[in-house]
Amino acid sequence: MTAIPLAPGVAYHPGWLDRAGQEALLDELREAVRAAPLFTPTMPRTGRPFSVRMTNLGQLGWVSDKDRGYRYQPTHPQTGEPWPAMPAVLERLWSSVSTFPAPAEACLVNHYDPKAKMGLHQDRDEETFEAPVVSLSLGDTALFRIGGLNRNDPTRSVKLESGDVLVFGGEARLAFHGIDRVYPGTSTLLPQGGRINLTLRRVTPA
Ligand code: MD3
Ligand code: FE
Repeated sequence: MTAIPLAPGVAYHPGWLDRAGQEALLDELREAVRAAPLFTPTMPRTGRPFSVRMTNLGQLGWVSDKDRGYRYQPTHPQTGEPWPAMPAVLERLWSSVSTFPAPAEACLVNHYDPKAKMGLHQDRDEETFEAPVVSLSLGDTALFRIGGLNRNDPTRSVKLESGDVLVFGGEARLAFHGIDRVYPGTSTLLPQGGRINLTLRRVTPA
C-alpha cells in the first residue's frame, strides 16, 4: 500500500484496516482484555495516574508505577499472568509496513475515554531504537501531535481516524509526540465511544 510521508521518518497509511477488519480485531481485543484487564499506569515518583488505561499483547508489555517506573515486563502487573498472544493481523501489519528483520515483541493497547489525552513525550524505554514503532488507531478520531528531538521543537498536528496506521522510524523514532484530544461521536466502531490505539514495538535487539 502507498505510504504518505508526513515528516522525515514518518509514514502514514490512512485506512490501512477496513471496517470489517477493525470489527474482527476489536473482537480479539475484547477477549484479550478479559484475560488481561485494562489498568491505570501511574507516573514514576509522583504516582500521578495516567488518563489513558492500558494493557498489552505479545511477549513483553509496557507498564509504569510509582515505585518501579516505566519498564517492559512479560506479565500483567495485576494478574501476574503472561500477556495474551499477538493477534495475527498485527503480525501482518508489522511485516507489511516495516522492514525490520524480526517480529514485534510488544503491542501496547491504549484506551482513551472522551476526556483522556497523552502529553508530549518520547518513547525511549526500549533497548533498541533500530526498529520502528507502528501505531494503529481504532474508534473516535484523535488529534495527534509530533515534534522533533527536543521538547521545544516546532510540532505538527494530524487527525488520526479509525483504521489509520503511522510508522515512526529513522529520525522520527525518538521524536516528541502526544495526543491532544479525542473527538467524541466521530466513529461508530466502539459502542461506548472513545478511542483505542495499538502500538507495535520491538524491545530487544534483533
Ligand atoms: C512517534 N501513543 O503509546 S500513537 C504511546 O495514540 C503513544 O496512544 C499515542 O504515544 C496514542 O507511547 C500516539 C503514535 C506514536 C506512537 C509511538 C511513537 C507516535 C510515535 C514513538 C516514536 C515516535
Ligand atoms: Fe509514545
